Amino acid sequence: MQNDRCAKINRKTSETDIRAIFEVDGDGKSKINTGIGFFNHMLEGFSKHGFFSLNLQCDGDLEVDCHHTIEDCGIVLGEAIKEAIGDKRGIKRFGSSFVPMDETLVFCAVDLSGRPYLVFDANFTTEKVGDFDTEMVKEFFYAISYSAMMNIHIRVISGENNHHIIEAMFKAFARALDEATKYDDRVQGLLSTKGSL
Ligand SMILES: [Mn+2]
Repeated sequence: MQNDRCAKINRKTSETDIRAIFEVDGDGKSKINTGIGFFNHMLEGFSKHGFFSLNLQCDGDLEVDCHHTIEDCGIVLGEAIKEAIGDKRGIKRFGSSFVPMDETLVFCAVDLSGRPYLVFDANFTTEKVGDFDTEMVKEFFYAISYSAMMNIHIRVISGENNHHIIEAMFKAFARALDEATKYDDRVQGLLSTKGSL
């Protein structure tokens, strides 16, 4: 068993400057500043409902638009997840969750398979929630899937309000990831017939 499942990632490009500290076995507390209010709210919800600890500070080129900031935060969070989870010995590997939010119901399933793949089934009826472009939700989860090398399925079962739909996605992803990263006493080494994840 790995004692300290924590990662610190710094990533600087001409578009964004990101500093993140992520802890799998955290307490749900977060300190987030991306410059995008709604995105902060989503990452705080992710941290809270996955019982992770997340400190994420991003200075991005928001004078262009929110694209680089959201995508690059996804890349960094994915790298942090991958590094913090480490060798994956003794963990459940799969996780899934349904999260309701009033009229909205979202399903998310994840597999820490070592192979990136995103299936994203959602339609938005507004272009923005606050300063957050709704088309960036898919980009964010796509970035996580390839930088964490994990399989993510997100499906909106029902929903009307775009704020509810996106928030339920972040919470469903958090709960699924929390389950997948949990230790199970019955798992000896890696949970794979192939012997590698
Ligand atoms: Mn909200």
